[in-house]
Amino acid sequence: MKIKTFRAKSFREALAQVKKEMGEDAVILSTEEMKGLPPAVTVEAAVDYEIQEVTAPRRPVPSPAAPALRPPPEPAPPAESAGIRQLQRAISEVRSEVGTIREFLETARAESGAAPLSAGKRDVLRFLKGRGVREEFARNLCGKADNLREIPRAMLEEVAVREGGPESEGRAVMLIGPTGVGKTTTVAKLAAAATREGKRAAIVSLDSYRIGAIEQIRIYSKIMGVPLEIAPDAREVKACVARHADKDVVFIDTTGRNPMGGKFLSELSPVYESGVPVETHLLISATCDHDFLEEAWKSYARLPVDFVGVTKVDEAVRYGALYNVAALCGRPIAYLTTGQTVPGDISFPSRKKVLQMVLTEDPAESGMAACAQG
Ligand SMILES: Nc1nc2c(ncn2[C@@H]2O[C@H](COP(=O)(O)OP(=O)(O)O)[C@@H](O)[C@H]2O)c(=O)[nH]1
Ligand SMILES: [Mg+2]
Repeated sequence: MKIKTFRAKSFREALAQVKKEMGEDAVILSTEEMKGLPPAVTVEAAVDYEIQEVTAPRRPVPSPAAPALRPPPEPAPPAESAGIRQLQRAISEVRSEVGTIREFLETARAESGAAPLSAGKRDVLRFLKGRGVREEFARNLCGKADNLREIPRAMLEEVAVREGGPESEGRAVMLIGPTGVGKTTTVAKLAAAATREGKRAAIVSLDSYRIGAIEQIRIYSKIMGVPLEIAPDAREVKACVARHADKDVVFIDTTGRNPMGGKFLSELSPVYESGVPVETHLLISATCDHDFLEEAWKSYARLPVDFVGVTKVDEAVRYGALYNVAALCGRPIAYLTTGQTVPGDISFPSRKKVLQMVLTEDPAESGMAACAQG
C-alpha cells in the first residue's frame, strides 16, 4: 500500500495528479481545503500495489553490466500446484454438470403442470435463458412468441424505457437503493448531464452515515460546479430543496441501507411526508443476484418508485438482467450506468437499444458500444 498527499490549487488539479501518479485504482482517503491566498487543497490518496503484484509478478531484470548468462530455467511448479489445478478442473466440471441437471429439473418441473411447449417455443425458452432472462419471465414470453423471430416484438411490449434523457418536470430526483449500488456516483453523473443540457442543478445529500460519504459527494460537487447541501436528516430535505428553488433540478443522494431491514423506510418517509415533490429512482445493479433483487423489490415497492436505473452494466456478463429488472419492477428504465468514470459512464438508451443489448450474444458487440450511442 502506498499513501501520498497531493497539494494543488484545486481539487480538479489534485485529482488529476492522483490519477497520473497512482492510476485509476487510487482511493481518496481524505481531502482538505485551505482558505487563504492563493487557495490550496490537499488530497490524501492510497493505492494497493500488492494486488497488482499478485496478478503480474515482476521478473528480475538482469543488470546490463552482468555477463550474458543464459536465463535460469523456470522453476518447476511445486507438485501441490499441479494438484490444485487438477482439483479446480474437477470442481468446474462438477459445477457445469450441476448446472445442466438444475436446468433439466427446472424445465421438467415447470412443464409438469403446463401444456408441453411447441418446438418453436422451446427454442424461445432456451434462447432467452441463454441470455440470462429468468425462467419465469422467459416462459411468460413464450406465451407471446411462437418462434425466435417473434421475441423482439414480444419483449418490446414488456420493457418500458424512459426515452429522451433526464427530465424531472420540476420534481426533486431522489436516488435510493442498496449499499454500494452506485447512488452517489450516479447523482454526480446525472447532475453533470443536467448541467450539460444547460440546466441549473443542485445536490442534497442525506448520507451522513457512511464514513467518507460527505467528502465523496463534496468532491464531485466541486468538480461538477454544482452546489451541495448536506441534510442532517430527512426532515431537513424540504428546507434544503427550498433554498434551491431557482434551480431546474435538485438531486437527492440517500444512505444505502439493507432493503430487507425497515430502516430505509422510516428514514425516507419524512421526505415524502414533507410535501416536497419527489421523483424516486431505484438503483439496481445489473450484477445483483436475482433472489436478492426479488426480496429487495418487495421492500422498495413500498415507496413510490417512479423509475429504475440499472448500474454496473459494464460488469454484467449477459444483459438478461435488464429485462429481469424491467419485468420484475414494472417501472421504466431511466438510464444505465456503465463504469466508474464520472461524469462519462452513464447512458440514456432507447427501448430498442435495451432490447438489442438483451438479445445480442456478444456483450462487446451489442452492449457498451450500442449503449454509448444511446
Ligand atoms: N463498474 C462500475 N462501478 C460503479 C458504477 N457505478 C458506481 N460504481 C462504483 O461502485 C462503488 C460504490 O459507488 P457509490 O456511488 O459510492 O455507491 P452508493 O453507496 O450507492 O452511493 C464505487 O466504487 C463506484 O465507483 C458503474 O456503473 N460501474
Ligand atoms: Mg453513497
